Amino acid sequence: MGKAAYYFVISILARAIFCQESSRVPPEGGFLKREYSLSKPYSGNGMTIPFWDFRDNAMITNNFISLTTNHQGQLGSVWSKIPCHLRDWEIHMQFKIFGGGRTLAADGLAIWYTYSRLTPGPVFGSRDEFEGLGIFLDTYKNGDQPVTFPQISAMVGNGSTKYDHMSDGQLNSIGSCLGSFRNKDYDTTIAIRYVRQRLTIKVDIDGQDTWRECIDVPGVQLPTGYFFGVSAATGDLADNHHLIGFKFYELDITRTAEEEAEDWSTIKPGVFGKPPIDNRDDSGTGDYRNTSISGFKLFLIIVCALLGVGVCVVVGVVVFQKRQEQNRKRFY
Ligand SMILES: [Ca+2]
Repeated sequence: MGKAAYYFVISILARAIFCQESSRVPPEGGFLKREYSLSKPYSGNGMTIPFWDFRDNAMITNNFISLTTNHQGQLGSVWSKIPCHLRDWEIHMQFKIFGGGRTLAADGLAIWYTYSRLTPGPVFGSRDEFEGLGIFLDTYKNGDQPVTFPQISAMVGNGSTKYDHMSDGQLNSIGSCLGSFRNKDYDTTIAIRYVRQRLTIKVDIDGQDTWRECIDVPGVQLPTGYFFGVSAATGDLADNHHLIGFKFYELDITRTAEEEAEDWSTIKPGVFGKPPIDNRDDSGTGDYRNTSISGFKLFLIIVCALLGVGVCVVVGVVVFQKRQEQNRKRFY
């Protein structure tokens, strides 16, 4: 068996054992909605994209949307034209952030689901005091936390809370993790899943084609009727921020008639209930803290462990019996 085939088999086995999904397949029960998606090839004339607007330094090329180039003081954004009235969804966004600086780069990229759209500002190229969800791929550490950036964090704004640059958003963060996603020569992807008010963010940034959990927060209230956007900015330091693809999937979730009747267009954005699971490892290694093993994963791990113990016991008994037999044969 060739080396490639060997790794392929191992990766399939690992995925089966740990129940990992490939980051290249659509989510289960997901239906791609073109009006909220962006995929290459983009318009040849570089002037329009169906269902989306763009502004400032954003540029459309055949294979990607450049939000900023590797120059100081830039900002750019793309925004969906149609408000989203779906309650459960998952987004797979492929991006590329790269530049000359090995570690010194700025500022980063943000993914939005907000009430207002197309308003430039100081939060990764978009407005502050936003109403809705912001997810930040922050490449420059403004604060003095003893960790290695980049950082991925999320915030739900109510229209008056400010994004706190000085602590890299920690003040109002609902969860964060660290992950090295700059200057990669393979695809880097982030998944944002919003189901039954649970927000889960996963990343595939190691070229492994599998998701790694970053943020998992229940009780996140986001009204329907908001807009999706992606923005980026550079400061005194710069970076190229490219958006390669934005795939939006509507998720088919069964609800009771009572749940169906609820009006989600009028609720206020906010987070309620249990505190979020924070996957940021503060040891400074830039790694993940794997605290969020789901119940099903734990079950699989226990089953695997029990199977392993069972196999050891059986092998042990067989070996023991064989030895006993040999001993008996020696005595008679
Ligand atoms: Ca920052």
